Amino acid sequence: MRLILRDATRLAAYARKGGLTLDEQGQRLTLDIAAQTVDDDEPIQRVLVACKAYDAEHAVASIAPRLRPGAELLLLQNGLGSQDAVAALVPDARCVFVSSTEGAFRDEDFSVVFAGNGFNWLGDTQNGAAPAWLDELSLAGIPHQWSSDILDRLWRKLALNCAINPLTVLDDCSNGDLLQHRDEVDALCDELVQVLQTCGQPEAAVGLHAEVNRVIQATAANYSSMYQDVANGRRTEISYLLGHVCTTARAHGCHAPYLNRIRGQLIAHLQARGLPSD
Ligand code: KPL
Repeated sequence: MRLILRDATRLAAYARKGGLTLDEQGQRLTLDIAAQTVDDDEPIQRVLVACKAYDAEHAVASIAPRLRPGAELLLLQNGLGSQDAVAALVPDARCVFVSSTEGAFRDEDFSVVFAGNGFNWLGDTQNGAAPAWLDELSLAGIPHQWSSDILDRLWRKLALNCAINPLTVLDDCSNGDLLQHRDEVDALCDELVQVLQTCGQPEAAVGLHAEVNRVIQATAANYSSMYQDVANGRRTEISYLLGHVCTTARAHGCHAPYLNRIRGQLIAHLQARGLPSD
């Protein structure tokens, strides 16, 4: 196993840290995983692409010449759009899309805190068979399932994020506070259902309102990932969330005025704070 880092500066920072620290239920463990930069020439058979959606295409382009024939890429990005961009870039590779509900955050450089058990669905868009290495995930205790409908799952998660995250930013509130903004949430869900049905993802629309409410209640005390990005002055993944929904709706001739209005308000909100709006 190798950790592939952006450049020599990051490699030096990693060496200074002495490895990657994982914090699970207060137990901290530092793993001295061998590391290299994207410029290394070691051939790659399988790679887990764990960067933000807006970095995925560039990251994969920088290692594309190193991919062996039939190489496999596991794409862990939020939202949709980046996976297709990556797949188009490396047509000879097998791209496995991953949808994860596991929770984690970085407390310091090269240190990750495991914040909540979840589940991982993996699948590809060519109806391919489950790869043999899936058993290794079981051995590592990573809960997972090979999914024949990974796009449905990614669309569903995308819809949940679009119904919750932008409103928490615009209304400056926790997920639970959205119970005070039920009309806005319901209006977004109505349009999301319409978009999903029009753009060939009807399965992802089934029972969306109820699930959004369930997630709001189950995560009431939490602040959404987009809220936290904005609060910490970080770039958001708006283009791969609300942006992707609005672009797909337009491409299918689906009128989505409220989603587009919220998107416009979010872009203005980000710009007012000097954050990238793409
Ligand atoms: O995934 C989430 C996020 O914050 O990104 C939830 C909790 C589902 C809210 O959309």
